[in-house]
Amino acid sequence: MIDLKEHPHRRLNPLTGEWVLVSPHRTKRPWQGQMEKVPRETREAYDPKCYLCPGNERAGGHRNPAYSGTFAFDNDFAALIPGTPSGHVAPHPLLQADGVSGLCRVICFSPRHDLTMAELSVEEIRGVVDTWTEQYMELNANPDIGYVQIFENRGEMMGCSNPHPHCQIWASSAIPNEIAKEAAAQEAYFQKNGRTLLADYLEFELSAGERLVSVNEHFAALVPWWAVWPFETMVVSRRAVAGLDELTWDERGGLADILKQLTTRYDNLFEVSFPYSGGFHQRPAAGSRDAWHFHAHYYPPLLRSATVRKFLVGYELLAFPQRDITPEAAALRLREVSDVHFKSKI
Ligand code: H2U
Ligand code: ZN
Repeated sequence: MIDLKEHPHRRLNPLTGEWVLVSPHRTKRPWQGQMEKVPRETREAYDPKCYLCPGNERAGGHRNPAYSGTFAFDNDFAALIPGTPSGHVAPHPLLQADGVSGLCRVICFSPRHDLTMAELSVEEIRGVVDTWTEQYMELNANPDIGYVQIFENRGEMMGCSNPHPHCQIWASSAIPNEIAKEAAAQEAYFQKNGRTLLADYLEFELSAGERLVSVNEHFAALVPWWAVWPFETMVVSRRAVAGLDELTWDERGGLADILKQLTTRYDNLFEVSFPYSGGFHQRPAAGSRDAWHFHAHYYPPLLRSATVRKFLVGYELLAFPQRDITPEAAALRLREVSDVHFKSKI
C-alpha cells in the first residue's frame, strides 16, 4: 500500500481528467532559500494617479464616476470584441481557426484604493457578489455569448496591473478549454450517477475533514485532493446550483462570508497580501443546469514565504504538474491561521 504522506504518487483531478504528481518525501529536504521579512505595503485610500479610483481619468479619456460601492465598465483594452465574424478557416485539417466575439469588463470592488477583498467587510463583499450576479445574468443571456469568466488577478506576482481592488470579466462566444473539460466530466458524472460530481465530492470532504479550510451553512472552502498550487483552494456551494443566478439571498451572503474567511486566512499565512489568480466556474450559456456545479478556484503561487513562489516549469511544462507539500498539510496550515486579518490587529 502507498502511504500518501510518504510515497511519491499521482492524484486524479476528476473535473479535468488530469493528474498531478505528489512528492511528499521532498518536504524533508533542507530549505536554504531566504526567509526575508517583506516590508508592509502602505497605500492611501485615494490615489490621484490610479485609473480605477473614483473621479479619475482612464486610458482613452473615459472618466470614472464618483462611485461609492462597486463600479463596472467596459475594458478599454478588451481582448474580445463584440460582433467579430464567426467564420471558420482551415487551410488544412490540422490548421483550424474560428472567429471569437465577446466583451471584457472590469469591476472595481470598492472606491477604497488601499483595501483588498480580505479587508472589505462581509457586507461590502456581499455588494460585490450582487454585482457579479447581475453581470453574469446579463452576459450569459446575450445570444452572442457562450461562456462568462469572472476572475481576479491579485498582486503584482500574478500580473495584476493595479492594487486597487478589482476583477475582470471576459465573456466569449467560444467555450474555453478548462470549461470544456469540466463540462464534459460533470455531464458524464451526472448521466451516470444522477448527482453532481461536486455534490458527491463535497459530501466526502465534509465527512473526511482533512482538506477543509472553512465551512459555513452555504459554502465550503477546501484544498482539493488534486491541488497543483501549494495553497490552491476551491470554494464549492453546498447546494447543487449551476451559477450565481441560482443563489438565494442567504446563499449570496454565505458566499461573501466564505470569501472573506478564505482571503483573510491566505493573507495571514505569511502576513502579506496573498497573491492569487482566482475566479468562478459557472454554467456556460448552453450548459446543463443539472450537471454543472457552481464553484471557484484559487491558484496562489506562494510556497513557503512571502517571496518564495512556485513556478510551473521544466518537468511540469513538459510532463505534468508536481507538488511537494501535500494538500492535507496545506489545508491544515490554512485552518491553523487566524481568521482575523493581521492588519486589523494593530
Ligand atoms: P488586471 O486585473 O490584470 O490588473 O487588469 C486590469 C484591466 O484594466 C486590464 O485588463 C484594464 C486593462 O486592460 N484597463 C482599462 O480598461 N482602462 C485603463 O485605463 C487601464 C487599464
Ligand atoms: Zn485606486
